[in-house]
Amino acid sequence: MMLLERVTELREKVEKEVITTVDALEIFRIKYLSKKGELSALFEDLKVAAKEEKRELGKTLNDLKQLAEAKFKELSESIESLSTKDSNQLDLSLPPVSNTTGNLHPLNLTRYKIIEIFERLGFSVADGPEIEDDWHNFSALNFPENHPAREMQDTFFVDRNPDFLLRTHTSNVQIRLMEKQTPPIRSIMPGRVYRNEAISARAHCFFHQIEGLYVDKNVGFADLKQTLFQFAKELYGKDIEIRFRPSFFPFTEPSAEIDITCLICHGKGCNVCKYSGWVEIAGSGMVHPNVLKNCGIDPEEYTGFAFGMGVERVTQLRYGVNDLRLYSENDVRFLKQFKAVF
Ligand code: 2NL
Repeated sequence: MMLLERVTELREKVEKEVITTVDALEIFRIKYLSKKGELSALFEDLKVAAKEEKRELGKTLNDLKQLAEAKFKELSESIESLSTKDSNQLDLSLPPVSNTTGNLHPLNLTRYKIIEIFERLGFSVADGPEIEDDWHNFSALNFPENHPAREMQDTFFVDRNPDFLLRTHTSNVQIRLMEKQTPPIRSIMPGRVYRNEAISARAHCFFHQIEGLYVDKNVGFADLKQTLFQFAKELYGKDIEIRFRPSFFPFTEPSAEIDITCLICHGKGCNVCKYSGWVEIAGSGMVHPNVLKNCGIDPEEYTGFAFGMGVERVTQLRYGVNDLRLYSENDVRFLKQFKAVF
């Protein structure tokens, strides 16, 4: 190959080299610029070239040498600046960047707290379907045929088969448990329930409930009262007072609503307790004999109590959350306030 061709070829090679590391740069230097490199070899050959070609060849070869040296200089500067920039960024004296960890949703904080208390009182946790049939949500619970809760606008019904609906309470789990198991039964049922309502600060199309059920021989109203009193003291503090108000549910007889001292004003009267000094925390009652019968349990042999409470309501009383929409908007400014709460 002619010397000129070899010079042109080497020039193309040098121009094409891509170098990003210190090691590659050193290889570049050895390969082209060192004494044993390709440029030196060409200069050696130039010595024996024909006289009339020497001038022209020498010029091209010198140009190439300058190009290779310029490239080497440029590359070593850019690689050096990269590595010094990196080492400048790594300032070991700076305080560490802390890891941000998430936290439980306030409704889950409340749910776990309630479960923990009832577990110590001997209750297990039971679960069941959110899409339920009419029997387990209404009929077995002694709801009369024409009860307003059975209306289309009160919950969501499955179009193809309106016998199926989104449960309006977690009582369906109690029914399923009583159908399957002979007493003693002592369980709580946390879960999501549904209502066909427009979303507002005071109502939502879904919310969360925890119901409880205790069925055995000789379970009486005194058991209901003491269990819920112990629970309320554990959850809201030892200093609260508790009172039972007569009420009505189709599935319990007698029925009672449970109030405790208002935690906002400590009984003095405020707008949270509507100046009564009391706030409602749960509904309860002795399981209606018809409900026991519907589940194949003999009401002459067994009795039981049941209760239900809204998790959003309990969370409102614990943390002062006064707008239900906050629970499902997923706004981190709201959610991260519960970080230190556990
Ligand atoms: C409330 C009231 C309550 C029940 C739920 C119940 C379940 C069965 C039998 C009898 Cl299977 N009772 N559950 C009883 C009384 C009240 O909930 O205010 N919930 C938010």
